[in-house]
Amino acid sequence: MLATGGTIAGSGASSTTVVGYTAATVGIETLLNAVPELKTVANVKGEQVFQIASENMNNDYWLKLAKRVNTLLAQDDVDGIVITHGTDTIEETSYFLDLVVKSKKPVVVVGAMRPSTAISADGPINLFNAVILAGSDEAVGKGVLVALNDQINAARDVTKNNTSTADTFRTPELGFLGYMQGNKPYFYRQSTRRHTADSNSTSPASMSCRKSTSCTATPT
Ligand code: DAS
Repeated sequence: MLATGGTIAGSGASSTTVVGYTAATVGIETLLNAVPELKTVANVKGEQVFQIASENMNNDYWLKLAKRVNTLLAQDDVDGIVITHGTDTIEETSYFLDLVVKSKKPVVVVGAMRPSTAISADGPINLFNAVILAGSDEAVGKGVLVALNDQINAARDVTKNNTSTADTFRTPELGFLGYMQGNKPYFYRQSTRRHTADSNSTSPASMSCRKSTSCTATPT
């Protein structure tokens, strides 16, 4: 699990604070410890790649994340990756990864709409589902997935529709790829567009950023 910040790692003044909280304050170990059930479904190792509110995402962070994902997925002892991420730019990060991750292994990007300190925080169940999905045979070769609120969306198509409701990630026109139900993924469709291992995009290993706002890629 690669942690990058966002509301899922956010905290508020009280349990009833669901807006006006601070994103990206809670570290990966705390996120993992909040969901002890993860140990029953996978052998999860956590890593804090960076800690930001995702409106501050930039090319440097994207490259750092993409390179780490590709390095880890090349290892035999890694079956899949879960990335915790802020929801504001979850669709941009996911689509970038869909183009540059060179593996068929599952990559699931997950976030939350309520901070970790809120009543009925959605982070823990989203995290639990994301880990199951990332370890599932069904998710292999499906491209980068965005999973929140029991719904599985394709990185290529997903968009955030509402600023605050839990039911915000949608794929207009094409629909969800599937659902998480009873601790299992159920896929109803899949993208036929080129992605991940079949993408013809430049490998992130040969990209570098000179400044946070400008990024140059050396074609391979
Ligand atoms: N500001 C948001 C972000 O980090 C909070 C969130 O929804 O995660 O994208």
